[in-house]
Amino acid sequence: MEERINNILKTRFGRTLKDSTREEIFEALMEITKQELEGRPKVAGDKKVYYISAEFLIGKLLSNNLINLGLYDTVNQALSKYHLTVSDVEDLEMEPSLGNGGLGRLAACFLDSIATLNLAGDGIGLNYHYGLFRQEFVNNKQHEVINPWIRKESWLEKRPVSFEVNFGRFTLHSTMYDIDIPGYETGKCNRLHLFDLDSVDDNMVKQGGIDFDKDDIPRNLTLFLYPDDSDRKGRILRVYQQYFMVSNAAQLILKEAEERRVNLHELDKHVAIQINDTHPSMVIPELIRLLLKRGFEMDEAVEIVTKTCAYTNHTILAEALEKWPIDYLQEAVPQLLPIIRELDKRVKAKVKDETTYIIDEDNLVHMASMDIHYGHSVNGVASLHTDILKKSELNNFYKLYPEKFNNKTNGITFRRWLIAANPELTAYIEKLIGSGFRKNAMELEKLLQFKDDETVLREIGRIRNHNKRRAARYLYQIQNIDLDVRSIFDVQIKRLHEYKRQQMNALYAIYKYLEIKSGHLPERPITMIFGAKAAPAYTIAKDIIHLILCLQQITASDPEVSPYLKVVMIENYNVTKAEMLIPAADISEQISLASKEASGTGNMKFMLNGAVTLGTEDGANVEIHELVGDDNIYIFGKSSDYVVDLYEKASYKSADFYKTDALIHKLVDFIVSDEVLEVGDPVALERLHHELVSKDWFMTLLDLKEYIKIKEKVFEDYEDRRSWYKKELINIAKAGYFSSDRTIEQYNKDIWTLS
Ligand code: GPV
Repeated sequence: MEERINNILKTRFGRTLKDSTREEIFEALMEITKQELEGRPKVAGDKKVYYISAEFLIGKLLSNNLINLGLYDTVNQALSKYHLTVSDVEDLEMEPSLGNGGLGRLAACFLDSIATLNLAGDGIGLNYHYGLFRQEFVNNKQHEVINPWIRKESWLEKRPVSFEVNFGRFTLHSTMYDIDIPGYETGKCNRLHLFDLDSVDDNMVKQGGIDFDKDDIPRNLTLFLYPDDSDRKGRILRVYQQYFMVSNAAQLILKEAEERRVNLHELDKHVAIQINDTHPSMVIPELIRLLLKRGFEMDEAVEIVTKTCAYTNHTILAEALEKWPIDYLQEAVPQLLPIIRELDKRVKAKVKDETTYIIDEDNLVHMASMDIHYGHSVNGVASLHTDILKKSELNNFYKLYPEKFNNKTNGITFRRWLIAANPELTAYIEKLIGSGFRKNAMELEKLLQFKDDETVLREIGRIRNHNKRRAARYLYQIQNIDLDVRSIFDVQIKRLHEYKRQQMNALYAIYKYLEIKSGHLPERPITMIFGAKAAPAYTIAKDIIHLILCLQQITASDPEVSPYLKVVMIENYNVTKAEMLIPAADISEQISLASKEASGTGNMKFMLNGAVTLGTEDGANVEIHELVGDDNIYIFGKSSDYVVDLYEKASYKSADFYKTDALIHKLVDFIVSDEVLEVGDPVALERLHHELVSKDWFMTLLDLKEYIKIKEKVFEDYEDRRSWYKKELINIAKAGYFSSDRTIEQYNKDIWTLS
């Protein structure tokens, strides 16, 4: 390997490992990895799945590709002579900005598992040039700037594949880029296909910001993921993007089927399409349209497409279920309208329940309705979530099609979230139980035999401290943050949303601050770590970030407080930062309002790395709780049934909590106290205060007291180090269920049926 690296360095730069820069070594390693990838055959099979998704949050690829290719240790060995590791070199890789949160990361984990299970399956999405914005903090506020992640050296390979996409007013020609997805030690690859347009102009974005001319579709189409949709133009641009994605997908799928000599009348026997949330829903009418063009009768086209397509739902939040005004579709994708109208007509002829119509009386097209009527499977992403879909959100559909509904509890790839992110823990697990867990995650349960073994528990503690130091070094380097590695790391990293209740955690920070000010010092210093981006137009979410940043400043600059409490907000939270923070965390904050978090996947990553969950009975927390038992998780808050009932009766009044409870009153008012106003923006802080007192749609104040109480208990229990490490070990041992290999096996068995 050393020779191979040197050969490339010599040809490219006239140097060897001894005197090369890290950039040069990075390029050489990329070249070797690409050569290896190219040499691997594609997974072949009689049936193939296409996972269509607006997001693929794949993270940096060098380590993961080397791991899956079986070259990671060899390369590390070659580099070690020069005091380098793969991860040092990987620092130079740009993280692709092709996703937003859990949904996009799930898609990336799924691609890894599909390839690892040797299933023929490709991802299809868009090659956003700037992707999601990069977050910067200025004056304690989030600012959005462009995130140009594509460099000359990248994993993208341009392919000689192009499709014509017709938008009614004009026609565009796509370009396809591929990223190879190797299976873990399978010797084969699948691919992620990302469609793009040569005419897109990166320079049309105004310097420094994220603004651009929303009308000029040929030049702006693939610039951004989720362009600002606060105006009509922005929303129509999203329709253009979605159709561009699915038209390319449908054309590619039919082209590959025809190349494989598939009889299109039996398409469903050879192709499965998974629609990841509603962004790709237009693939249904588009495929029907293309089959009609090939001479199919409407009845048959509809039947085949229905048998081919399956839909995954990722939320019960009504505002997140896409509904497009018919005139948007008329403007952007007129050729789909007759088909969507026909699909709607057939529904209306069949059912009399107007809550399941595709086009409603306001002329809105309900994308999820189209998926459910004209797909053969609807799945939720955790067992509680699927139950809620059946019982309430999609109950009317469930009554129509009980056989279509099924649950697929999310999972994560252990290759990235254990083997790559936590090499020390991985090596130690291997020493204890062998390497079988790499292929069969359930083997982690073998760790249970060590749950009372002093030496093992101590080693788990040592590894945690090592990872804390590593995270501290990294954060110091990138953001000048100084972490106290002897403190408790209490971590909440996820998108900023009121339902996830970062504001409740911030109110805890206020509680602890006031306690310390009044002389009640914690046994051990606490580091509260936050990481979150807020959607650019989501005002209250940005106000919550503002509050956290103000608290960061206040606690840091108060010498009475700073030795005991540190509030840290990580800038531009992303996959790379998650990989650094999760192995260092003691406590995993999963405190969403019960019923609102469909699943969560961060919760699984923390568990796998031994952090103990502090959470509500929501999403996959419920399943984590069942697996680890009451002693190894901290559960609090009102139940999902209770919350659903409050919504139904509209009986939650945050003002009642605020007025009648002195502690709640004091904590909430601190948001607009002199201390905070001195460092913050009164408009934002008063807006947030007012929101909490007069609305609080996601019921922060409902669970606040219980949250404070249980968090105090967590910190107390943490001091019994031996029993804490035992909790950690049990969490790791029980995490096998959350391998995305298990999830994908279930998708395949119940939905895709590839052999
Ligand atoms: I809808 N999710 C997301 O990241 N973006 C979205 O637009 C929608 C859902 C998330 C859910 O919030 C998580 O609970 C879930 O774990 C994840 O999707 C993957 O299923």
